[in-house]
Amino acid sequence: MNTPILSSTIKNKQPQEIQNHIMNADRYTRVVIMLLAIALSACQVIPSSQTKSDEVIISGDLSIKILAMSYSPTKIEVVKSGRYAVTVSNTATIPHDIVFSNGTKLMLAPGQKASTILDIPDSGLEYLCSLPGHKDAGMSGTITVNSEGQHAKSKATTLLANYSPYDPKVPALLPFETHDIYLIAEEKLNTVAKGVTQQLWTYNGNVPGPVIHVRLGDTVRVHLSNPTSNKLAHSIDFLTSQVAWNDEMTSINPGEEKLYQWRADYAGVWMYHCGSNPALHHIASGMYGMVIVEPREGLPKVDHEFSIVQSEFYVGQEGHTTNLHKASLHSPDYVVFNGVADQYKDHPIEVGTGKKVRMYVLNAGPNEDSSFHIVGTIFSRVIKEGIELTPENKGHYGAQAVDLAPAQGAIIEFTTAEDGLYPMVTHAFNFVGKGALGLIKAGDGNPNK
Ligand SMILES: [Cu+2]
Repeated sequence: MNTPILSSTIKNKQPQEIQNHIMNADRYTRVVIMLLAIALSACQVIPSSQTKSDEVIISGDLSIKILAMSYSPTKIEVVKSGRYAVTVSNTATIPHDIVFSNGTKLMLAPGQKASTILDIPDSGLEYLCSLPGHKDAGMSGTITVNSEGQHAKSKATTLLANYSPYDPKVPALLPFETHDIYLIAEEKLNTVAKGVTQQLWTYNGNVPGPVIHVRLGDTVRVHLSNPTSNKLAHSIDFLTSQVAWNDEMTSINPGEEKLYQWRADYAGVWMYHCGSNPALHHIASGMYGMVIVEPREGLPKVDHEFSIVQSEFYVGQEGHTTNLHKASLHSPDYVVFNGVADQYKDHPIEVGTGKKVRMYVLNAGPNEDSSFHIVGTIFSRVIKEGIELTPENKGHYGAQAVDLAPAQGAIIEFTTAEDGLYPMVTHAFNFVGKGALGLIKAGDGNPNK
């Protein structure tokens, strides 16, 4: 489980000792991630005897997390130079080190946490991983001293703590048979995990983009625009459409727009995504969404309907674009449901006990397979990629997990047997600790009453 930087460091008992914070000086938001002082009494790294006898003044505590192939955060800002306690934890599955530019070095095995005392001069420090190739893959960061940074701290921590969860409720079927949908390619800073932001590429500002819910045979007219404020060309590819790639799916530059018209020829759960070069980077940066095409006669009514898109993030420097090189290497920093790591662990999806739940599930990838599973439930109905498993279910078969390669989708149905919590995961469990964990909360969540 990733330790949320924000919540773990905000427990400050002595406000006057808060001397440091971390800041991303992006001009767009000046988002600040802080590393606030944990109360000295709670700090394990400095024996109190040393503090007294040597008259050492600790200006604050810093913590740095090692992800698969990056540090989080990558920009630390403290409000004054001085002596700091630094804790580094390696959440990756391989060894890494951290070497500060004053020569201080910590070597960390997978899962290991280590601490040291660091003297930060007015000129600041840099840090990097000295293992071959790791710095080039993104493992570096800076500590700077900025006495003016204190002011921005509270604003930014509020912004990051209050990211809005993506509403998993499926929007209603669009009325009529022809739909005009307006999508804007927006390059913007979004939260990808608690305390971690990236400059993402989105449709309409959210990851995933909006769910488009239509019926078989409907005509969909998508008006895609690329605002002049963007830096890149973008495009869109609807996997539910049958059109020539070099017609509707071509890229448009900032300031341009285009119309992409398609007819919903087949029912199911479908992906749309940006295919601009390199498509791997545009998908890994958030440009994807779900189309639901219901059969003409509709699906039977159920009590709850949710849409869940699984995808991966390969993070670059805090507040900057995602890391294409890492995306080519099969080791995501985060695997997420609906765009933010662990968001439904922190904000469970609520259902009624014994009620019928239908989920539309899409694996947007870009790289990893999903084995979608909800602990404590059995899928009584699965329609995956045009195939309904046991359509009339004469043998009373059930399914425990649905395998979805990138760009595959499924409709699943289940009920919750009793009040309680039902974790939603990919049963590829190396990803559960990277954010692919949500909770379905049935009733009041308490089975023992
Ligand atoms: Cu794009």
